[in-house]
Amino acid sequence: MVESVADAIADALVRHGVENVLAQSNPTALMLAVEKVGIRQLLYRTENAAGAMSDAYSRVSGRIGVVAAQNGPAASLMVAPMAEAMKASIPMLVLVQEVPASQRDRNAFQEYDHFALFGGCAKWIRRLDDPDRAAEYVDLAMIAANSGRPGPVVLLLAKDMLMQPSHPKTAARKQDLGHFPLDRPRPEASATHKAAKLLAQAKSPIAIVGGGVHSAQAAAELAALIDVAEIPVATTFMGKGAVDETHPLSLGVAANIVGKNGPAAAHRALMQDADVILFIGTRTNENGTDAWTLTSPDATYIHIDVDPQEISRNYEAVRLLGDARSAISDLTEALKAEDLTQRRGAVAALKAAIVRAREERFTAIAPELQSDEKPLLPQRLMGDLDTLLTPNDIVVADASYSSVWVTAYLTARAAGQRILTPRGLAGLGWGLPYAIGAKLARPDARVVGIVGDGGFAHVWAELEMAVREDIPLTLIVLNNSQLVMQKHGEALGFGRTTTGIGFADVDHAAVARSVGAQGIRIEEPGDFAPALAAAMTSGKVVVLDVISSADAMGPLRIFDGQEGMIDVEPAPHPLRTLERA
Ligand SMILES: Cc1ncc(C[n+]2csc(CCOP(=O)(O)OP(=O)(O)O)c2C)c(N)n1
Ligand SMILES: [Mg+2]
Repeated sequence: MVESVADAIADALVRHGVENVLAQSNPTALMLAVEKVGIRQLLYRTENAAGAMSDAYSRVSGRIGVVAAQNGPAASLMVAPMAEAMKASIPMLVLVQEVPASQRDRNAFQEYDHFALFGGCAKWIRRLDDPDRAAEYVDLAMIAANSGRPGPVVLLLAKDMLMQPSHPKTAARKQDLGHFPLDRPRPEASATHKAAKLLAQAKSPIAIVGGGVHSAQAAAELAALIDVAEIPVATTFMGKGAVDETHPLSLGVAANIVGKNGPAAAHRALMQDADVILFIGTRTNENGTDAWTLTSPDATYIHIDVDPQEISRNYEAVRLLGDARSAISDLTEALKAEDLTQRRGAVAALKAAIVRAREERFTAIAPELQSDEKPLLPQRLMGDLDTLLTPNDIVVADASYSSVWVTAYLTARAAGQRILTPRGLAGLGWGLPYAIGAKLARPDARVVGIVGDGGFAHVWAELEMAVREDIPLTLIVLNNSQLVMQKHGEALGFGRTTTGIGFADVDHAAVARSVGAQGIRIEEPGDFAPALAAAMTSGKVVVLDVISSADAMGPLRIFDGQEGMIDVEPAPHPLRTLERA
């Protein structure tokens, strides 16, 4: 029987292990075909949230997320999540409806130049123009998304094209290309040996690892490297969980949260004085390196990365170009052949110092973690959550302070535990969709999301999706009726704020209940932990609307010594000012 293009694409998706497509019924011919072959359509409310769901699904599952969208306005809403995925190197297959060729360039309904639209946020954009090549183009899209430095790709599918018969002229395709990394290329052996020598002979080496370790599923290999090289490891935000943070050589998340009481604050001198620095799977971006100040420009750098353009971008480095898992394993093997006496001699004191600093930090932050202050301190919420977390749990956060709270105050208790933050671009509105995507990827895991009230408002609508599609999750809303991080930034830069900071009061528990989720308002510190524990085991969609402090400051290094500066009242809303006058 001759297949249609839509059927050929659906079959190809099955072959690539795709189980869900995030969609809103368009392109209709495609979604009919997709459902016919047993792929579940997950009906999203907005395309931008769907893109973030897909992103989290990919991050957690190691398989590519797939989103379908209509042309024009719907397609344009995909730009933000694709941009995040592009910067964070996360694959995404975006199937976008296109106007028929007969109507193209005539201002057809919702016609838009998708090539230009996606030019800055996709690795690969193609339109299927030959119905016989449908399966081939799906494969090309998969290879583009999942190979090398992964990223989002777009396949444009004209409405009428989807209904054409497809007669492939090439041999039937058989491979599953739906996972990443597709390949595991290894660095040059000579470069690996050079790096091993440098590390073995270093006086005080450290490693700084990013999200590339998670994407390469290389946490176990990294753990082995740490033990052989006896090397302390800090992570970036996206690298959180690449290392078991209870390990005596874990420095925790460093990045730009090395301010007072930050996880790695006590190790700033260790990082500054390190003579050899091993980067793994990081873009050496501004926040990840505390504006390129964490380590010394005089140190010797080694960089493992799958993207040759990231190596030596900001730090000239020994180039270990390849898949992080392969490269780490090779480096570990090469190190075993080196004389590691120097490392072994140093490590006992090093571990003792790291563990001591960790304990001192916990003592210092204990009053915050247990604070009975009202409105509740986010640190208190993190303290309670941390005691409930097991290594199998997944935590996700939105941008703004939520990303800071989870990375600074939660403990990754196993190498490979996932604590997701949208740090490709740090956009607001990723938290709830990340929780949905993570739960889809790992239905066995308990998923907890932390979001600010500003960021949550971008995506409230998806609570309905979570309820309808039975995707249980717990969402903690830091309800402070303000854009607090924005306020802090303005206070620091200008000593005052604009009027664009404060919101009217919102009852997020009622928002949750209105779509059939559980919603609980928390105003008493003691009520939080029991409500959270119940939510996490409830198997339901639960929103904890926590009336939270608008004054809590995360441990950003730029805030050190600025406490007084940041403590400003937001400028009042102009209408309220008028009322008072
Ligand atoms: C899409 C997007 N819009 C705007 C910003 C700028 N921004 C960064 S943090 C922040 C405040 C966020 O407020 P909220 O989500 O309530 O979190 P809070 O800081 O209050 O905890 C803003 C507006 C952004 N990062 N992303
Ligand atoms: Mg807020």
